[in-house]
Amino acid sequence: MSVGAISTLPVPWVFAQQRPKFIEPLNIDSLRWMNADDLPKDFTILNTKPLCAHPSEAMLSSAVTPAHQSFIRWNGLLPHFDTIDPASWTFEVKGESVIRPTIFTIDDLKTKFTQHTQALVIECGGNSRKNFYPSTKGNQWNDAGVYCANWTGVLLSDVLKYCGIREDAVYTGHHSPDLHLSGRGEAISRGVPIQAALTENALIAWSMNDHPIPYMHGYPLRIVFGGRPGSVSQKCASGISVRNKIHDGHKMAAPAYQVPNYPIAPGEQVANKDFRIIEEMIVKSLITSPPSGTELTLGKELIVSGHAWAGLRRVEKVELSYDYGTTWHLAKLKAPVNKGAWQQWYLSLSLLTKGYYEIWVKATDSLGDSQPVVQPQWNPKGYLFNGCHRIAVRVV
Ligand SMILES: Nc1nc2c(c(=O)[nH]1)N[C@H]1C(S)=C(S)[C@@H](COP(=O)(O)O)O[C@H]1N2
Ligand SMILES: [Mo]
Repeated sequence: MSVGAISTLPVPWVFAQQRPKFIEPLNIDSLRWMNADDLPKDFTILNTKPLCAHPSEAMLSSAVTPAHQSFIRWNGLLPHFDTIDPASWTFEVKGESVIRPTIFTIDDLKTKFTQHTQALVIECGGNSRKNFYPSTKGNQWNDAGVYCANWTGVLLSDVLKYCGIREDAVYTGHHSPDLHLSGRGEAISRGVPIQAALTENALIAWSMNDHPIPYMHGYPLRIVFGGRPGSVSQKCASGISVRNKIHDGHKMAAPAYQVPNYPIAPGEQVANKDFRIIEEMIVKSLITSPPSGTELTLGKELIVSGHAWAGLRRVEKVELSYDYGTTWHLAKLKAPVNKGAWQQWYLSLSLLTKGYYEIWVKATDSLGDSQPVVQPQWNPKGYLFNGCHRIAVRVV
């Protein structure tokens, strides 16, 4: 719920603590988050250097995730938010394989190109890492390292075509001013195959859910890719390189954001040369209601709901089980609002006896790929966990 237009200037909201509980914090509140102390109280902070924090799964119940309920992931030092001026911010298209290197202001982007709004899922490659067994190093994300917001901007492809792409273009490289924890070099600079950058599912966005993008999510400009690991959606984006080889920016080399290119046993080690880059995210689903641990009265129907998404594919089917996968029940599933958006589903269940139940959810995508009930292919860095999400409820 929004309570009307308030200036979107990045200033503290003085009365934030006194607001009645039923009024959700406004976007202005999240725009000012500048460090760990400012995060919403119901976030779990996994790490402060770099800053990584997530909400609970149940906080992700809306189809469009509010900024203040979206996980936050930084790889290095935070940008100097207080010095960012959107009027003078520039976005540079450069690299070996661009024909006309160009520097755009945000205003240039807004006026030269058609504006688009798309609902796109951002999911960290390491979302759900806590579920892997044996456990792997890295932030122990719960299952809420994902969100779907409305991003407004211009198509990355329109901008790249305007600048001209040479025939030898292979990859993009994404840039922003935030530094590595050591204070030297980029915190992260990843990219995508050039064909991916030329699709309709990549934006250079200045707005998240009809407000300026909050600092924590990439103010004032962000590259946003639907369906791909969150790491390619560069926050505070200052430019893009069109490369004539696979981009060699920080965190492009194995094993970062890569998985083994052949099946391995859980816990097995793999040489860096045997990894491949994660290009797309895979089919997955999440129960956002009821929260795990809910008690309900016998005889009351239980409405279970959540989201499902499948990289750049479409989710065709969502099923639930409350008997450990013995039987599965088809949920009602909505179409995505656009490619790269997550899809809502729900199902009403009647649990006929008292006791403890686990509810499992499983999605299947347009190519027939589904989710494992236990765990997917284990990998040394704990990426791409898409085992069935499960919650527990008790009927009393
Ligand atoms: N500038 C910048 N952009 C970044 C990162 C970063 O560290 N710096 N982290 C990336 C990673 S790994 C993820 S998962 C997403 C997280 O986006 P969010 O913080 O909006 O959830 O941002 C990506 N973009
Ligand atoms: Mo990530």
